[in-house]
Amino acid sequence: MPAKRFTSPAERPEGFIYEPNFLSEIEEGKLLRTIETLEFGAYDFRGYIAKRRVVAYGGGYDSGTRRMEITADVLPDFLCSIRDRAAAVAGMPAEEITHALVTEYSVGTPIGWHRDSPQFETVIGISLRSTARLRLKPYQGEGKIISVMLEPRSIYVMRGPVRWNFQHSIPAVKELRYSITLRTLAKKRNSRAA
Ligand SMILES: O=C(O)CCC(=O)C(=O)O
Repeated sequence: MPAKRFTSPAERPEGFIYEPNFLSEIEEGKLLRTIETLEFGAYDFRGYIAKRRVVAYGGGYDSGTRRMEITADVLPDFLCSIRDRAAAVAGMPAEEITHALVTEYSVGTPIGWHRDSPQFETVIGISLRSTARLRLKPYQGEGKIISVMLEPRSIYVMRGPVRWNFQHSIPAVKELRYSITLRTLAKKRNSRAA
């Protein structure tokens, strides 16, 4: 079923929060200056090297063990105040956010349909530098595609039904984009695992 260009906020799945202007332009500029100095690496998922490049804190996908390996490293300073404010938007204690992923999407880079690893619970995304179209559709069965415009400096939160019952993707971006994904760990081994 073709996606309407963008879906009205009322049609968004339960558990999805979107707020534009989470960051000011000054904050975005400062973050970008730091992000541009990071050593991005390839995202290797089961031998498939994605076009997007990433830097992970608190663990990442290990192509050797084919698992999301969680580590105890702390989030870097430049992400701490963002994490605290993101937690306030999501209505949760900041300490629960122990994982961060900074992703670089060069022009023409997509992220395919997926649901995040069941080792994680709440998923928060902050968009930097350019707009992207986030698409959501049911994880199982048929259902229409819901499209949300992710503006630079915006934040989205996925928890509850949208987190577990939907998958998401972003079509190839038209301009360089960065995102910061913050995640909490699932409290117990999740039977909703794919
Ligand atoms: O860039 C984004 O906002 C989405 C990132 C994402 O879905 C992921 O890393 O699993």
